[in-house]
Amino acid sequence: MTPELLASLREVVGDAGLVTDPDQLAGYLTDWRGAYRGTASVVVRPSTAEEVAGVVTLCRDAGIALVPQGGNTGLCGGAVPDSSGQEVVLSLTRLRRIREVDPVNQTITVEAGVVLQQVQEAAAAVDRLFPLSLGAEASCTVGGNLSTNAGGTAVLRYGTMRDLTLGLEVVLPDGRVWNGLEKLRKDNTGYDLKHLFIGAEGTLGVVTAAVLKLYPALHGRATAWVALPSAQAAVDLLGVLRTLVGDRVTAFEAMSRQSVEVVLRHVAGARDPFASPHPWYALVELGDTLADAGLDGLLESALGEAFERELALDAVVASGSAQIAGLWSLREGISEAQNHEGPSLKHDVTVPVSSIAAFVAETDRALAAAVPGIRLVVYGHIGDGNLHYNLSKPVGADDEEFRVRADELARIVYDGTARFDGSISAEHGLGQSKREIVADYKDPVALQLMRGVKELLDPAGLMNPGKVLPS
Ligand code: FAD
Ligand code: 2HG
Ligand code: ZN
Repeated sequence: MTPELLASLREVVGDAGLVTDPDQLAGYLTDWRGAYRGTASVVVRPSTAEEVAGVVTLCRDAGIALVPQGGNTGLCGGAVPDSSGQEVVLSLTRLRRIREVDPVNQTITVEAGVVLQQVQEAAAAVDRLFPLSLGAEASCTVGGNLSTNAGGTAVLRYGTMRDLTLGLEVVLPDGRVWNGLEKLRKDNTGYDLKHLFIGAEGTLGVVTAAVLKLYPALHGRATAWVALPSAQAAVDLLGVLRTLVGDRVTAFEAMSRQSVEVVLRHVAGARDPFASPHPWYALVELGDTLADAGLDGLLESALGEAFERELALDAVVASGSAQIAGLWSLREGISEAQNHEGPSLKHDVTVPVSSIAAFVAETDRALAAAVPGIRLVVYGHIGDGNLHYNLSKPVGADDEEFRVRADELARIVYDGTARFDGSISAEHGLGQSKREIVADYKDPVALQLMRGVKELLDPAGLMNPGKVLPS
């Protein structure tokens, strides 16, 4: 970067908005797991949408590529710059104002750098719920949630970030600001442009603010940990619950035994609720606006039916918030705990819920044949058909010998996903990790249209290059 451009950027964002010290830069140049590393000599940290527009305009004129970054918790390397040292990281974490909370319209208007947990807390303060919930919620940002179309544990009832968004404010690659901050649930005046930017992973523009939907707060909660004989039983249990308690099912997470084992081994204080191991588990949660909705009773009678139909092998209904937190930590701890077992080969996939069991049986078999002793850390939001089909090396195996087989094992998982009409990315995006392989699994016409949109909005290719679109 030239000293002139650096001086111009400083004029726009001030000293507090520029990071050039190598020690301070380091955290912006690698992802949460240390799986992706890049280089950059400058991180720019604007604090308003106008400053973002100023930075984008200066970099466009200089032909410098920008890599938008929020909380840097993404799992596909989308927020990490390349190794050229020429890209500038554009951190949005100083855009942190909650602009408006409107409990009557059930909306909240927030800037891109607001942390997800702060949105949840602002909603709770007016007796409303912002339902998006995920393990990284204490550090991921609204801008990152929008740009990855984040999912998490409440999608089966409330939908993904896309479903929770009414309006956006976006700085376009040419520096113009699109004010699409609508608070409307109905507006049929042509193309719904916000959907282009949701899930675009920063390749079409920089999200600076959003209007998000709120829901009535939930005051009743019942949580159970259920041991299951198979993935099929998990799907069948979900069916029983939906029939008996309908939309009160707010979470339905399923985990293979090997997923739970990594948590028991690596998370301090983690405890198996049952005396003996079982093949699969489900974490089930019901919610209701009424505190006295009798959810424990409803959950117990649904579980009674599950036992009668031999879907459940054992179950514990949590009593009190400490036990609820303990059960959730068994589930939320998997991602971090697996990092202690050597390379974690991640496959965030989705198939129709009705195909989950057959997909798991077929894929488990093929993986075990390819690598005897492979550990199948398979878990996820199966109410949405979304599994994290993550793999760890056999106990005692060499890290590198396992890592070099990553592409071959990914093919096994993705070919299976394709056979069951699924997708190779459910909720984490493509980033840099899946940008090439997506060409083998996505409709070619869809990819042509995506390239056309990119060309229209970002003809110079300066917005997060090397991400999402195949080269
Ligand atoms: P970043 O990682 O900073 O960026 C992600 C992408 O968005 C990048 O491509 C970046 O360029 C782009 N971007 C960021 N901000 C902007 C902006 N303002 N404008 C334009 N582009 C932008 N994800 C789920 O969906 N469900 C889960 O259950 C889930 N659980 C997780 C659990 C753990 C422990 C961890 C570490 C991650 C988990 N994630 C999950 C992944 C991650 O938290 C989400 O992808 C999250 O939405 C990323 O937000 P972020 O602010 O960290 O974005
Ligand atoms: C989860 O559901 C996250 O825990 C992370 O989406 C999954 O680390 C992963 O693969
Ligand atoms: Zn997930």
